[in-house]
Amino acid sequence: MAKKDYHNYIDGRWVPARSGKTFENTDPASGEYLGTYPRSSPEDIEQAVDASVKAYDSWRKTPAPHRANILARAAEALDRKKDEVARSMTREMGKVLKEARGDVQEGIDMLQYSAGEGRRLFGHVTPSELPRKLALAQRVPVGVVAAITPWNFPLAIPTWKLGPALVAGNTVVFKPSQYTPESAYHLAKALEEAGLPPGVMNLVYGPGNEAGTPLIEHPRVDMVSFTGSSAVGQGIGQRCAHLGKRYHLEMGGKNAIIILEDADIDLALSYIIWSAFGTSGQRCTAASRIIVHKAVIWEVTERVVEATRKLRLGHGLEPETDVGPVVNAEQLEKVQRYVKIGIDEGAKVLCGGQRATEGALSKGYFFQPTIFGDVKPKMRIAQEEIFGPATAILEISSVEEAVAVNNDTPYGLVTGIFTRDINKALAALEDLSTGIVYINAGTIGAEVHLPFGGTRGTGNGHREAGLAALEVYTEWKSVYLDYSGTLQKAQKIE
Ligand code: UN1
Repeated sequence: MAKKDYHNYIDGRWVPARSGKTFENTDPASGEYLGTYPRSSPEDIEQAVDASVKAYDSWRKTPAPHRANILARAAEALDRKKDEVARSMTREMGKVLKEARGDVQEGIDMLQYSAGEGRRLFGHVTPSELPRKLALAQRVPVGVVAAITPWNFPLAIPTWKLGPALVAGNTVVFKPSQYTPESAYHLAKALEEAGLPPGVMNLVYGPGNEAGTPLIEHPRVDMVSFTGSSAVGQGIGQRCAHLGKRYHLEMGGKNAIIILEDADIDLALSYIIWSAFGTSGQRCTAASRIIVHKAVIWEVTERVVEATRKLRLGHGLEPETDVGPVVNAEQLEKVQRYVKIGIDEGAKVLCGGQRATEGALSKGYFFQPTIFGDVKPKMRIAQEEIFGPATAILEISSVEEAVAVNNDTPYGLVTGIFTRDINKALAALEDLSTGIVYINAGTIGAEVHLPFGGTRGTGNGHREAGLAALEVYTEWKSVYLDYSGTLQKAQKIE
């Protein structure tokens, strides 16, 4: 393919990195070249932050319904290009086309939902303890937000951050993963086409340690919102705490599907395949543990292995493909490493377990969908996030044991529980300690108007999406308006 140059978007202009340095975007299924992008360094970050600071005052004073109209137009622009954007996403990160379309749709939904907030952004009006005094609390923006986003949902996750941040009146510097730069380009382009004023959203490309670190540390960046690995997230959290910055982290998961003895097994099986191997298991919501009652474990194991063996690996643009590649060599090695760890710990590989290299697959980062049997709850493969097409089957003998196993990992994002007994399901719901619970559904498919996030090591207590996102991207301003014309003291002071 001929050379295709993309640029940073700073202060409303498309510009190369000051240093002239670049990196290449390639297709993980074929190795094919897709484009050349700026490799930003601190001087580019400086410019982007300057532009955000400069744009902030007039953006925060722009009435929220007007800010919202721009987001609604950006949603329309993406909707018009949905297929093109989805195709470029499949090419750059590998997920199959129908899932890439879902990712773009989630981005459109989030922009529309955020636009709706432009006519709400509710605060509270509350009685004062004194006469002739109005007491209220309103939401105000935080300032300049750094949005650092991963490659697994290259359009949806950026909109989870940009949508609420922008409608609330913040300006943004957006640093997407270096593995999915083209999806970020499409989002920036949609915002530009929608009429977003220069400097309100600036896009800078580059690896985390070169472009991300100076952005996080920049004194004029007021808050950082990060989605990605726990290792990187924890480092960002520590850095921000040290610098006294607000931060929001969305990190790993070790999610389970629980199948009780009275479950609809056919339904549960189709959800296991979808939740474990969708996006090649590279979702923070992927089902990487299947916790099954001993009465049905043989049937579930046999049928899930049979269905997994039938999955067709291939390029995500080919209609017959069920599972695409993983995103890069590092992810491939990580899955390979965990297969070895699992075997060393005494687990059995029931299917998969190896890199797939038949025919054209040898050109990409393909890994056979893998299922581990004989897994014990404390094994590393049942505790640590693998982030690839691999899942572990664990046996339990009661709903109480299932809940205990579910809750005992360093993460707390999602659980799916299958049972036909409503009492059991609701009793378990009370005790499951993850941030999201599905009853008679798998672990993936969260909708944008509900809070998204988890407990324990999954995050730092915040939630994305839904109303909860506003807590992340706004500060509270309490207002007391005294119209008594007299000296009035609160707390009963005479
Ligand atoms: C993620 O895996 O990082 O619920 C996000 C889901 C998607 C979002 C997942 N709507 O799986």
